[in-house]
Amino acid sequence: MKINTVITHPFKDQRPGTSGLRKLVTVFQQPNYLENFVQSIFDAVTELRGGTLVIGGDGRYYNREAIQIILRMAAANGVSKVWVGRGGLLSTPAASHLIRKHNASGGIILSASHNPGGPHGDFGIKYNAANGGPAPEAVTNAIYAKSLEIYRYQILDTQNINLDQDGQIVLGEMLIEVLDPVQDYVELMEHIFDFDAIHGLFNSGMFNMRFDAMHAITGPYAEELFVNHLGGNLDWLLNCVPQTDFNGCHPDPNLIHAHEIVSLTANGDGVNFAAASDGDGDRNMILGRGMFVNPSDSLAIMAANAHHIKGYRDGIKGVARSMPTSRAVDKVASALGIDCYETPTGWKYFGNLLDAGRINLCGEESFGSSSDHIREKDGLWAVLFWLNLLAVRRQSVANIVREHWRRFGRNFYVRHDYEGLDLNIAQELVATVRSMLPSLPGQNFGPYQVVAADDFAYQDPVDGSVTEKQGLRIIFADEARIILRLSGTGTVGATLRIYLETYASDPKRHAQDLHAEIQPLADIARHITQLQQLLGRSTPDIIT
Ligand code: G16
Repeated sequence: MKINTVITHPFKDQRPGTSGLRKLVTVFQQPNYLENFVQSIFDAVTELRGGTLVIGGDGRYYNREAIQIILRMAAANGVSKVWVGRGGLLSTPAASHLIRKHNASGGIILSASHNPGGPHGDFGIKYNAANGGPAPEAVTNAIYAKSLEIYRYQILDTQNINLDQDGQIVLGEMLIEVLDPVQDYVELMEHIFDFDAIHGLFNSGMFNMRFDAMHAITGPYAEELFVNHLGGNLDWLLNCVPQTDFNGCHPDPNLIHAHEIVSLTANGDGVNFAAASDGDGDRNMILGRGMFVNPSDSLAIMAANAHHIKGYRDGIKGVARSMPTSRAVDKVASALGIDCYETPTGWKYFGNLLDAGRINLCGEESFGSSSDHIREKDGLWAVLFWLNLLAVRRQSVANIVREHWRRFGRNFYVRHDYEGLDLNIAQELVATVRSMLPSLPGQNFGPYQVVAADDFAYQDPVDGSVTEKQGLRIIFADEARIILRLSGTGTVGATLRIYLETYASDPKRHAQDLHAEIQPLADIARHITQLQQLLGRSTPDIIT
């Protein structure tokens, strides 16, 4: 088959964000846009020539077309073998697992995660390294540099490939192996969790759950796990048929977008556990009857209970959280006498710590948690962790959470998002607050005294690399914090995230209203940022 060399010109906007390149579908559909980025990956990651690649996506609009282009370009760029999920589908955690299982050189994952899909929605592409995790910054910077100097790309001149049947296909000199996207992942979960115990819970007559796949990738995974392997009820699965546009919904498992299961657990009508995952299956939200488990608390509770789970029975060596994530897990680490690392936002920063065996569990406030079983966050893994825990402890979710607070104290924690902002104004706001940081320590805001203020920088303890400007931290006495940063995953304008946290060790305070506890800090943040004056906004768009 003939390899075509196509002349092209650089696009200036292909710098990967927090998690790969995310843009509107219409941007990716421009002639050469996807091709330029994919060629930049092959130009930057030279070991892909002669190597093995895993390719798959979350099934959103443009997934099918993009996979065809990428396969033809992989063949033209000398890749020797590709593993691809049937129909071009792979959840992000399943892709990470396959990269590791098949010792692939890397993977190309097509997803814009929790962002909306459809012809007017978002699309995304990211490169994962041989460890199965998002490429480190040195690699994403190299890809970006190649995208700025690109002048040609290479593509095999051939028809579309049938990806809807398992089996082998030869494309030029490249072998494509089309495989079931679900099976390997389910086997991995069976190694970690006690399926018999969860089966027992499901059949106890006392258990009634819902899982909301939000019309996205996890539907078939959830059916195989919860129904076929664990004996659960098909009625427990909501929105489990994947749609290219997520049925017009926003596949983001939070209190706003996963409201269906929020109301099912709020009313105490018999559903005692509910969970949701996002577009590509790496996020999770956990709910019990009358109890939303904040993702930061979820990570802390997992760390404190890991010894109950088969896969972590030998104990955990360390944990990590992203800087804006609440410090609930720090309390657990200190009680267990294990290390706790604070990294910048972005799963890629956990990779070295996991590879070096310094940590076994990690998580983020942005509804992500996972362990050393793969190098991505993993939504269904988190749901199974909670189910396994419920099966062992036979307590309600709410009781497990309250007991945890009694032992470790409660970190009241809320994130306020201001979306669709003018990028320049949002950047100016952050720059203004940054310039105020040196003068803040010692200042009092009502009962709160600032004890430290900085722009978070991280030195990776494994490779020594330094990452700067990762979020503004204003730290108060009594373990309260305000964090400010701009999101790196949006596709239009800017999103300002304000993270608010206070801590109460006294159990008498644990039942206080979360938002009332946080309000004084929200007022201080508004005062310091002058956001009403600068942005013309007084209330956040999303509160999680
Ligand atoms: C990605 C990253 C996460 C990050 C999240 C939010 O998640 O993998 O590490 O916490 O974005 O990032 P930001 O605050 O910059 O928007 P996902 O699920 O979108 O791939």
